[in-house]
Amino acid sequence: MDLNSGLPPGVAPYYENRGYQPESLYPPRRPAAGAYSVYPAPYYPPSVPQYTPRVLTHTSTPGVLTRPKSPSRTLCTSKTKKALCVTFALVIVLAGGVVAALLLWKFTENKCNVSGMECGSSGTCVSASLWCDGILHCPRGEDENQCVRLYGPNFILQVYSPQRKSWYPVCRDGWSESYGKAACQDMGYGNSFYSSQGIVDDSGATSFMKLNVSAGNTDLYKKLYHSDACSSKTVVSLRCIECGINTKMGRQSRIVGGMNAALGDWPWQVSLHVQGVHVCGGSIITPEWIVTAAHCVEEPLNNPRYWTAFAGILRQSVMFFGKGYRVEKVISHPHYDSKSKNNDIALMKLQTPLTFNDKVKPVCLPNPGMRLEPKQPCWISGWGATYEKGKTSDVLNAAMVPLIEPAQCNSRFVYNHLITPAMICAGYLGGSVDSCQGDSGGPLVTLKSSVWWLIGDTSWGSGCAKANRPGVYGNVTVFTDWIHRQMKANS
Ligand code: 4AZ
Repeated sequence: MDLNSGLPPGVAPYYENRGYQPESLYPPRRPAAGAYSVYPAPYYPPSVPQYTPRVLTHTSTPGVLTRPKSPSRTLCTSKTKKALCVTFALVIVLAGGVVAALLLWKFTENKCNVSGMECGSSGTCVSASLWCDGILHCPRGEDENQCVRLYGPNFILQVYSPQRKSWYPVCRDGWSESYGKAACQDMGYGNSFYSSQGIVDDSGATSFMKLNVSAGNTDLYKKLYHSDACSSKTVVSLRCIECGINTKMGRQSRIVGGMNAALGDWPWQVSLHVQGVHVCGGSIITPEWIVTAAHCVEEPLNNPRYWTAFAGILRQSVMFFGKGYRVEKVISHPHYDSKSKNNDIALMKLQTPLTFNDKVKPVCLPNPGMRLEPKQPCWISGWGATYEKGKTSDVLNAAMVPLIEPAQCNSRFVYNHLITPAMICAGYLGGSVDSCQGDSGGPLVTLKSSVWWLIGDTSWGSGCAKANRPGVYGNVTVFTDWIHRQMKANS
């Protein structure tokens, strides 16, 4: 998430998900301010990243002060000694050259030749023409990962061309739903398929992937070829799941500074319980998968046995009588850092799928190519405290919080470089409305093109609703690829 980068002057800045982005992002550059956490229970994690302070010892005093005098001055004085010194220096240079050559050879040895592509960093090479052909060639299947994606708020289906190293929309000519089902399966949606339709492509694409209808093979990827023509002038818009639709919108919204929610307002919101106690929030993305924060499932809570999810229930007091969903798997982001809260995202797979209805529905994962305004209005929801150091709320609350530009959130007066590209800030620098303890893992959503998108998962902040200390959320847009891969690998 790089705000404003590369924009021509005069063009409004925006958040843009540029698709598959690195997930293990930069570590924070400086130690955090004092840690803050008011969770009384042992389950609750600290809400501000904490760092071990670096202590300078006497060994880190500048070398120039303590370094002994250069030996060369005293040794290389006579002519013979000078000659010896020169020879010695030459030997050192030669040995260095040999070592460098060896290292270079070792480094290039594993690289693939021009037509080949390396499977991750495994050293295995697979010809570019075999990537995205529907058949696994890499030991870990990298050649068939990330071959399809949905782009932008209109869910335009795009296919990756390894030869051209670019994504192309799929022309609707010859399209049938069976291909849509195959693409959804590839993105980890299993047999879930909602709709596919042709829409006018407004991206200005001049090259497409087209289906060779006469090809006998039924495999989607084997039938696709590049073409500059698309006679229907429409491209495929694909929805794997009906997501991001809420039943009705509530009135003004308390989280801190919010208002009670009504049933169906935030149907993707779940309450995650440990031993009958609400610990964290989460968001439904499919009947089986919940997005939450990695800091909610730190050891020992990475064990799925601890967790029960409640969906479609507004009051904690009612959950006691409601049907909870047991958790089968907990998958934390492999690059989650508990000190900095970088990559604070996790997935839970339920033992039994949820049944969707007016009160229980999934939210949409953000597609790459979604443009968000710098102050895009977003909504947070949860059963967290309604004031700093308060207790969990009985009723679900929600509040509107605008996004805050990363540069501003990272400024000296706000979080002073603690915000990584895997985080997103939202709230008001004046304070007053914010997520709080107990909201962690829950959704930060935005409405765009009549669809609700999961932009963030509640992660951390210094206190609640304080001036210059807005809420910080996991930047879901940079994790969508990881989420799809996990859903596919654990289906
Ligand atoms: C928490 O610990 C928490 N004000 C969530 C959000 C914020 C602070 C703490 C942001 O769950």
